[in-house]
Amino acid sequence: MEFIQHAPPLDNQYTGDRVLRGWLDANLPRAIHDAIASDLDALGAHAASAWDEARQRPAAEPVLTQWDAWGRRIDRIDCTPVWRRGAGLAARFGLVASGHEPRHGEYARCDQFARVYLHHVASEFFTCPLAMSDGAATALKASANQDLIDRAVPRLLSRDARTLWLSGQWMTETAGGSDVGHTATIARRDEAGEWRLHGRKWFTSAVIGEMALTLAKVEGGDGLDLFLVETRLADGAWNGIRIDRFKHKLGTRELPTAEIRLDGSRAHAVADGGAGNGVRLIAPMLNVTRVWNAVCALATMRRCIALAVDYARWRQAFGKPIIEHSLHAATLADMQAEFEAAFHLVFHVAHLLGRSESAVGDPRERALLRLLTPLTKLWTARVAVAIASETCEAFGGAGYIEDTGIPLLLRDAQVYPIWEGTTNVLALDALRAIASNGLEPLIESARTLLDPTADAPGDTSDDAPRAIRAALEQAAAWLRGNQNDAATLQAGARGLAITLSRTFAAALLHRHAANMRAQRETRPRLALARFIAHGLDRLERGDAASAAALFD
Ligand code: MFK
Repeated sequence: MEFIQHAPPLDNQYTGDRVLRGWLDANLPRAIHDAIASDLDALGAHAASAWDEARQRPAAEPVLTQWDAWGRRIDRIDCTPVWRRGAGLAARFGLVASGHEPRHGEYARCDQFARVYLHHVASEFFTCPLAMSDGAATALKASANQDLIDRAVPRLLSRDARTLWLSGQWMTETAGGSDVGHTATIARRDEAGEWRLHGRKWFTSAVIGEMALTLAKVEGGDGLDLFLVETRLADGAWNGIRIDRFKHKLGTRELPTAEIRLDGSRAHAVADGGAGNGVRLIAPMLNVTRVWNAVCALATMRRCIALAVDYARWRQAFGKPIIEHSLHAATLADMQAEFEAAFHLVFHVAHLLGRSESAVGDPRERALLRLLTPLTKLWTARVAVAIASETCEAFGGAGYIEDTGIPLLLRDAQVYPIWEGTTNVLALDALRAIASNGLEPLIESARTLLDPTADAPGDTSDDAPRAIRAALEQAAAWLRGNQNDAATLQAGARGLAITLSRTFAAALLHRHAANMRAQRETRPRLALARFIAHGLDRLERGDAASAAALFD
């Protein structure tokens, strides 16, 4: 009979995830893990069934209808079936709300991001508007604008789909993606004293939201101000918003990313209009969405590895399952090692965020969070692309065929290093954080992780702490050596950021592996050894001037 390869299935993505469960067991109080386990189990089961369902229907994209049959401008958006269910699932599982609710205290963000991690791929990037809604709630809470907090935050954090609001984050314009200082949108007051916005936003992810936070220049003022725009008027009409077109993107095609025009849109200034502190006010939103980006990058890694490993167990070549070929097994193990290290970094950042928001963290921890946020976002984004690419290869020709669902993982992954700040912009942001607080918070914290304790005794046969300390010392020495040379510092910012990310991730994985020894669980230690063997040090040692000279 003719051989037909079966499609790779997924098991429950919570019960089958040793790394997630191991982290939650080690880091969450038992009662909290028990309290959230049934929701995680349901999300893990949903992830598996959504994967099956997606293979059984044609890919869908949102549709923009700009005019009705009689010539009226309507700009109607019809979302995909998965997106139409998005708000219901988000409310039911508290995908935004759980990060802000006080019941789990410092662990609220761990709870929330475990949910997001399990749901992201199945949501078909509905997580994007959820991330921005979370960011908007966080930025508004920090703004102390009580009227806007009272109006928007309960809706953004609603657990009822009928009252849930989604927020956009409209920053990018034709002249400014990374450098938002070039924002040309103008804010001016009308006769009634209300703010009205006029301009063109070039990349508005998820224009379907009920509101957005956006930057504009107050006419005659200096700098940028932050505004809240509700997208619809009381009668349901667009609030001076026209949708010019949807973006035709490489991936995340279920996400209705649009070019829009603001033509007198009513807006509320988040602070005193004209203060020019808009970038500072939106920074909490940027930092929260960057953590979401990292969690979602992690989710893609995990999905890729789950599929590639399953396939390797079944797929036969040269007389045996391909996982029994040592080179293929080593390739998969290399992916797993990078993923495990990234996992520990991302969830540590989630915990730090929760600690800082529940006022448990001290200023040193907040400084560490400020630095780890861009580091974690930039590094995990790149690992996700590498793992998604390797996954296509692990499936051979099938990995290049759209309806297997595998190429989609790579096309979608390519967004992680781009949105919410590219690798280079975030590497420069990390330099900014180091300029404010130094490297000490990270070095001190890594030292504590490497110190043997009663819970996690050292192992004299273990080379990991030595390798991690050496990489940290090299990074610190590089920084000291170049601190007065801005060009070299900036040219090497990416290398420094990736070295610090890898090193801190290794320290976290080391601590976890040491804790797990008591339970005779050796896999984290195997992952750590492999991760360290890939190298921690990515510092740039070339001279900055030669880069420009190449293009003379
Ligand atoms: C599914 C996954 C979820 C992901 C959802 C993604 C949704 C996608 C939607 C988008 O992509 S929206 C567009 C995203 N765009 C960016 O992320 C912009 C990237 N560019 C930067 O981040 C630039 O570094 C930045 C725009 C912030 C630079 O702008 P400026 O005007 O040159 O800012 P400047 O002067 O460096 O900083 C202004 C203030 O903000 C300073 O504070 P002070 O006024 O007190 O001195 C900075 O310290 C502060 N600041 C900047 N970045 C900060 C920050 N503070 C805290 N955290 C930060 N990250």
